[in-house]
Amino acid sequence: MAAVVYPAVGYSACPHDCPSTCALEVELIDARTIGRVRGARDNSYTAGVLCAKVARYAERVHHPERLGQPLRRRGPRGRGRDAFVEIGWDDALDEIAEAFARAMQRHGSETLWPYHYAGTMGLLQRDSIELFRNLLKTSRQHSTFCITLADAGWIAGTGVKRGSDPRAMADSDLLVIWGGNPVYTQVNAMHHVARARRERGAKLVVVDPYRNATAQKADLHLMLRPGTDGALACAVMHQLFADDLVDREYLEAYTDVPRELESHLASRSPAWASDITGLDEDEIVEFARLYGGIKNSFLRLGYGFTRSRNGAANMHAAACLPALTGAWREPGGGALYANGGIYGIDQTVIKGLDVLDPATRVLDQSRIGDVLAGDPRDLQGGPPVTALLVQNTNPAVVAPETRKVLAGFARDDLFVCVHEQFMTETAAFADIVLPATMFLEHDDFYQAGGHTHLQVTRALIEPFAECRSNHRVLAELARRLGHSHPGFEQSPRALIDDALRRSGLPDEATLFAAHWHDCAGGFEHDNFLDGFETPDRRFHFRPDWSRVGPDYAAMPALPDYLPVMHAADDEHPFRLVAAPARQFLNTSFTETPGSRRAEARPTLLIHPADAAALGLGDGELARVGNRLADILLHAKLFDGVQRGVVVIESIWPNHAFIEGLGVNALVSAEPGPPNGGAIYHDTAVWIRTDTGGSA
Ligand SMILES: Nc1nc2c(c(=O)[nH]1)N[C@H]1C(S)=C(S)[C@@H](COP(=O)(O)OP(=O)(O)OC[C@H]3O[C@@H](n4cnc5c(=O)[nH]c(N)nc54)[C@H](O)[C@@H]3O)O[C@H]1N2
Ligand SMILES: Nc1nc2c(c(=O)[nH]1)N[C@H]1C(S)=C(S)[C@@H](COP(=O)(O)OP(=O)(O)OC[C@H]3O[C@@H](n4cnc5c(=O)[nH]c(N)nc54)[C@H](O)[C@@H]3O)O[C@H]1N2
Ligand code: SF4
Ligand SMILES: [Mo]
Repeated sequence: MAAVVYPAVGYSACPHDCPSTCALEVELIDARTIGRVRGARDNSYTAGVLCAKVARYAERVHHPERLGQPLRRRGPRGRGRDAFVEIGWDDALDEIAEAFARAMQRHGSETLWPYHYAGTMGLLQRDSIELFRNLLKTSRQHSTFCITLADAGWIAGTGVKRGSDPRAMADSDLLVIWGGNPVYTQVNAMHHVARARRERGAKLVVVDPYRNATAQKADLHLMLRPGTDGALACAVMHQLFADDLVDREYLEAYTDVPRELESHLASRSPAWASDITGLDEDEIVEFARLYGGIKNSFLRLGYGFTRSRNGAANMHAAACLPALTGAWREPGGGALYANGGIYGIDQTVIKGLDVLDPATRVLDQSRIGDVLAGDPRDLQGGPPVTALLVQNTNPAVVAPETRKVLAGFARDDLFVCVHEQFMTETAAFADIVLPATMFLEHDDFYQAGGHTHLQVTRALIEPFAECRSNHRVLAELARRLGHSHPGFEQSPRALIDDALRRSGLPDEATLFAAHWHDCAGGFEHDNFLDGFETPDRRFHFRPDWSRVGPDYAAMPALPDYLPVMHAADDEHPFRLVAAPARQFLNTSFTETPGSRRAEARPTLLIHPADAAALGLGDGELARVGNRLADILLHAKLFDGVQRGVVVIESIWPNHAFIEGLGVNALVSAEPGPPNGGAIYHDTAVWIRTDTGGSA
């Protein structure tokens, strides 16, 4: 850093859990201070665009409440910063190592559960916790917050997690955004959509239960009931066959059982789907004819519509569409869900795959409440969890069944260490809190789910106060516990370099100088014209679900609507969608003033007719509940939903709600088949006015 003349511009990549993984240009005011952050103009995907929350990242790096020193709790669990005193790093690490060693001596090494998710998506700083687990033979983690249901449904059909190049959206005449809200959650995608509309007059269709900011821009918005996408997809396919808008040559050459599919779909008519989805038959037919009539259609499949008990089945059904019309054959056509499968990074050393013991148990991260409650099914015959090391995640807010999670964290016999940037609600439960660097303060490398670029970054400013990186903390704890491994003995830069070389990619210095490396496979490959990655190289309408997850018997043989959601009933007449908010990223940015101001307060979006029936006025308090919990927040009348559907954009901290309990208190921790996965949008609730009126 010494050679830099300030002010300067540094190159980096956004580390947050977002498909865009924007290439960034960061104004460096001095060795410790940043100014504006901009999207890199020369990156063909980022194209100079980035979201507002990261543009004002200076608010987050230089936040007055950022953690800078290790802290030891001296007051009760779950309170704020005042319940902690500052301590030195050596004391903090010694205490943690001693507590872990004590717990492991008493109960065995699986009593320690290193718990993480995707606060940073860096392949080193996020994933070196896996080396820590493998080296110490602790409990491992089934990471089910986000991608599990979606991956299952996509991979069942295509065999691999990749798809069409998102830059090709600009060459499409019909863009279908299905079950995601890119205006909020991956703003760059909208830049490529806008180009197609401006330059070619492309049409935009959005499939989503509410008129979100993306749907507001659509030519056609299919505002279906949550969890009914399988029915919509089947009816569209039925209509494509009925109108002979299918590419029979493509079907014969590239798919497994097209004729069986056709007869299976005979009973899945638009009228049938209309009853299930709440859409008009005409809308379904209109969409089918539009989709069947424009061959270079681009289907952008989001995560949101898979967060349901039938989410994997819904993803599989929607992913069948381009195989019917042969859209895969056309430049600008095809589909993308996510591209994690294109990079092939060898993480053997980073994750310690060479020391992995497959006999150690794997605990489901979304079921942390049940794990901490000691549910025997979750513990799988192993010891209770009596020690937690939390990095990169805020389970007290993001995990399902909040009440159970909070009760678990409050256990007296549980030792908790949280490594964080802020005093999150999870950190407030810790015995020891450690301060973490931000992405501009450490070295890392990133692959992107929503595009095709690999990016290598280096620290651009000095760490704030005494902050240390994830990798460093894990290495120091492992050493104190008597373990060593090459993945903890080398510097981050050396490990990144080694991983890149093992993967046949340019080295660290080359990639850092180039800013990014495009891993796109080319049109033929990206669009599977050289075959899908299933055993017979065909797209599977009839997947072998047993290859995808253990609960395969629950899956439909052919694409279908699987009626296994938590349906509305007399007691719970409303279906709740707990969608992401624009200015937050999960719970990250709930601490920044710009985001807080823009989001104002937790809000229940409810149809005016439903509100009237409840006697609930705009801006009044609504109590929303089910058998798990009830929460209190302000209502806002909104006609961009079907009756019986409500939306809470989040993830607001629990304490932002009037009674200190947030939206995930209402969400079940039941796993979706076939391979698990959290079901954030599969919730039935009752709603009452705060004065007691009820529906
Ligand atoms: N601003 C912002 N950006 C984010 C995030 C954030 O919290 N805020 N989160 C980040 C993360 S971790 C991820 S994984 C990505 C996710 O990004 P996306 O792939 O866009 O997925 P979601 O944002 O979860 O999708 C939300 C949309 O799904 C819709 N939805 C819910 N249920 C259904 C259904 O049954 N059918 C259909 N068709 N639609 C449904 C919701 O109404 C909502 O509009 O975004 C990332 N980016
Ligand atoms: N209701 C509802 N709930 C949801 C969802 C939803 O749509 N609706 N979406 C779900 C999804 S898709 C996801 S992915 C999960 C995400 O949930 P989480 O992965 O828990 O995401 P965040 O809440 O942003 O918490 C990440 C934390 O990591 C910290 N952090 C960031 N970088 C670093 C670092 O380098 N080191 C360390 N030690 N810490 C760091 C941040 O300060 C932040 O507190 O939430 C899920 N929960
Ligand atoms: S949060 Fe997403 S859109 Fe915003 S800068 Fe990061 S990668 Fe880009
Ligand atoms: Mo996610």
